This record gives sequence, structure tokens and C-alpha cells, in this order.
Amino acid sequence: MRLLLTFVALCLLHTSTAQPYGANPLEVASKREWQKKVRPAVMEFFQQEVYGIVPPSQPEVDFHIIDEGEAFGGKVKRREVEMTIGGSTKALILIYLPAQHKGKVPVFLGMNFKGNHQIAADPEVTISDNAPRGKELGTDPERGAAASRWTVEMLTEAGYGVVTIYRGDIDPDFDDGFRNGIHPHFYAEGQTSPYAHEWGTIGAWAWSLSRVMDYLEKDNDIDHKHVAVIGHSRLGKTALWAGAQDSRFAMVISNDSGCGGAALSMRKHGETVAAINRNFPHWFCDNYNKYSNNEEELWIDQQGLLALIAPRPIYVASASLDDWADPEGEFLAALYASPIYELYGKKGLTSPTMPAVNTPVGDGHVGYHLREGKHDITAWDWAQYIKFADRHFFGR
Ligand code: GTR
Repeated sequence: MRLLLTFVALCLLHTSTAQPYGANPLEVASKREWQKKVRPAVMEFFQQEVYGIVPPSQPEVDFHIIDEGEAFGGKVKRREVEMTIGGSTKALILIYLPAQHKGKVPVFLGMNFKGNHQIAADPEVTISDNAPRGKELGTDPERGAAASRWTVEMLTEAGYGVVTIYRGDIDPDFDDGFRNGIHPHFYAEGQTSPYAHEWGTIGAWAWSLSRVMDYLEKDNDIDHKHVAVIGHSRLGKTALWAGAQDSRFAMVISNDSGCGGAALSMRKHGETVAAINRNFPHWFCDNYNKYSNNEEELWIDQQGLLALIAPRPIYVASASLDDWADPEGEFLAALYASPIYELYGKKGLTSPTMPAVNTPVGDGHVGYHLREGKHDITAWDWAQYIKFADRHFFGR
């Protein structure tokens, strides 16, 4: 069946040798062809060969609210929800909502790098046992250290909520043969590590974002039809994969996601498939190793991942000094995914020229910018995401 789908899709993808680096604009004859034949084959490729499938046996996931309070001098409501996976793995969901908001609140959902307590200088946020602590024993473990990356005040003032979980609560970010984190909850009897086509860490992180979405659907304060899933860098790869698999995410934002995210692998510019598999052997499925120094064998490049998100709005962002993430490769992937948006009557990127720094492009469903500066997510990036969300969610 898989071979048949692949064959049909290959026939439908009109590859043009005129394009550089073997990565091509996605040309599919009709929306129907895309939905019925090509999209399932593209999805299967990313599942089997890149991020890995989620194993079929699913553990139970429970939620309960553990704390509610105020932050930012009463301007913001805080809620903490404990998510328990397979009866034992605990992850805390931190939710900030504008206190004055009437009705259900649209939110940005993203994973954080160093613990929920780092996204704002809020003394009440529970510190995960898995999160890095302060340098000296007993000191405050860097509350608010990542506040510039989350801009909670700016987002809540703009009418959005912020929802986050800590990556280390789901799967600590190092290669331990998948003994810690959530993977063991999914092993079949006698299994001790994922099979070659089963998920790595990015797959597990993405799965957990969908579980957070399960909770958001039940929370009466949240406008679950307007949830933008977002991530920076490795967590941007995660947001893209979560958004590709789960259409409940109404918008997807990739900030400097680079190799294995929005950047085209076949360009081999900056971080390569070989480098990422060598340095982070736990991120992707084992099958992905086939493509180390062998990118030409990828059946489809990362424009396919972005196209899986169509017709939902997607925003891809790069930074000018972030050569490792290949800004041009990220721009081209967004451009090459755009024909799939057009099949749905949505406008994608139209100009084939990389825009100048700090000049966002895309007045349709595909947005892109190249921020001046280094690998990071800044208030300026967020200001563009707010504008994009305002336009798509509320026509503002
Ligand atoms: C780098 C890695 C990138 C990117 C980045 C990050 O070391 O090479 O793929 O994910 O980390 O997450 O900040």
C-alpha cells in the first residue's frame, strides 16, 4: 500500500530540474489529488523516515488544575495544570491569560527550553524537578531568565494567552537510549527502545503539544479554535511537526527552526542532516540516518512538511546572522510549499526573491521574515506573529 501511494504521488509531483538543489516547488494537479493521494504519501514519508511514527499503544493522559492566581500586578491570570502521562510522567502546563479579556482567549502554545519558571519573573510558578536549577544550591533558579523570548506582557496586552510546557518534562534533551521521558510508556512488551521507524524526541515533544491541545479544548477560558502552535529552533521543528499532524492547531509558527524544520535539507547549507544526526542522535527516528550525506535520496524535502499544514496559516521566520539554520533555505521551503496553499484558494508567497531584513512578506496564508540579528526569538518576532494572528484569527 505504501509503495503504491508513493508511486502515485511520485507521478503527481512534477519535479522540475530547473530548481536548485533538487528541492522543488510542490506542483500537484488539484486539491483532490493533494488530499487523497499526495498528502497521505508525504505524511507517511515524514512519519516513517524523518520524525518517526507515534507507536500505536497509547498510555492514558490525565489533567488536573493544581494552581490558579495572578501575575503582572493582577493584569494576568495564571493557571497551572498537571498533565500525567501513563500514570507516572508529570508535566506542568503553564497558562497565562489576560485578566480583563471577555470571552474565550486565543492563545500561542509553545514548548520552552529551561522550565516554565523561566518564561516570566513570576515567583509563583512551580519549578519542575526536571528543570535546571540556579548555579548555587538554594538560589532562585533563574526565574524569568527567558522572559525576553516570551513577552508575556506584550502578548496578553494584545489579547492573547500564552501556554507552555517544559521540554524536559516530556523527554529530557539528551541521548539516553530513550529510558527517561515518555517513550517507555509506549513500548510493546519486551521492547526497550523505539524501532527504526518510531519516534525520537521531536516526535515525543510534538505529541505532547497535541495532548496540551486536548486539555485546551476542555478549558472554558480558552478559544481552542484559535490556538497558534509556535516554537524556536529545535522547538520550532517540534511546532511544525505538531502542526503538520494535528489540524486542531489553527496556525503554525516556525522561528529559526533550521535543519529538520523549515530549512531545505538538499541545499546542505549550514547544519546538514549528517551534522544533526551526529550531534542529536535522539531527535529523529533511526531511519533518518539513511539521509546523512545522502540528502538526494530524500523523497521530498522540507517544503513537504510545510505543505502538510495547508490551508492553515503558517509563518516561517529566520534571522540574518543565523547561517546555521539557513535562512534562504527556510524562505525557499515556504515559497515551494505555497502552490499547495493556492490549491485551496489561499495566497502563498509569490515573490521568489528573499526579502530584505526586517521586511515581513506574505499578505496571504504564508508569512515570512528575516529579522536582523542572531539565532533567537525576540519581541520584534512576536510583534509580527501577533499581526499575523490578528489578521487571520480576527480579520484585524
Ligand atoms: C543547535 C542545533 C539546531 C537548533 C539549535 C537550537 O545546536 O544545531 O538544529 O535546533 O540547536 O535548538 O537552539
